[in-house]
Amino acid sequence: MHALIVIDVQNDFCPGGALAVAGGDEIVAPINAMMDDFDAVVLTQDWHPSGHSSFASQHPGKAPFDLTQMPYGPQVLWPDHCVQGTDGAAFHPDLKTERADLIIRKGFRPGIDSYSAFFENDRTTPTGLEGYLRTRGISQLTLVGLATDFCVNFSAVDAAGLGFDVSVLQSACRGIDLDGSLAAALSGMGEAGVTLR
Ligand code: VGL
Ligand code: ZN
Repeated sequence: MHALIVIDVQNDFCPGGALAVAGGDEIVAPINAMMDDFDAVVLTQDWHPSGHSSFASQHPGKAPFDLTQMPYGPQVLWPDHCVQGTDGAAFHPDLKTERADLIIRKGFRPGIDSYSAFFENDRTTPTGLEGYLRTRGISQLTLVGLATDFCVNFSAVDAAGLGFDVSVLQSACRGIDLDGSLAAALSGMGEAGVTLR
């Protein structure tokens, strides 16, 4: 069984959004078109309470895209984005959300960010997605979405580490590319055993 995992195709990551990824909206039509080729479709939704600790606005003297140290390790500080219930947190209006079997939200704990669809940024707190996929007999995953170098990357590496057969379809992803993060993510995914297509 093969699932399509659509990472964070939300308004705030698309042009005009609070943390816009260049060309983020270009992947919506190709993602919609491939949904019917899979046994299951899962959407992830970045879903932060206002005042989330990953927001630069919560760290006096820090600016968006600065790095800080959290109890669980280094953390990039972001503009306020994907605040629960706001239009920015909603899926891109053209994304075919009715085809989704599961929508998994992440990043909802105030003190910890969650890039990966499988584990929060402490790398140990599970989101529950692994259990969902395994109990449905799904062993093969194709990942698409935003952003290639953050949430797609962390999700793909975690999935490979959990033993799933993981591919990332680069034509249906777009990256942020902070200080070479895109190249680092691509090589890291390759080393983790992710197939880059
Ligand atoms: C993401 C930064 C902050 C992502 C989410 O979806 O890649 N990036 N929150
Ligand atoms: Zn976020």
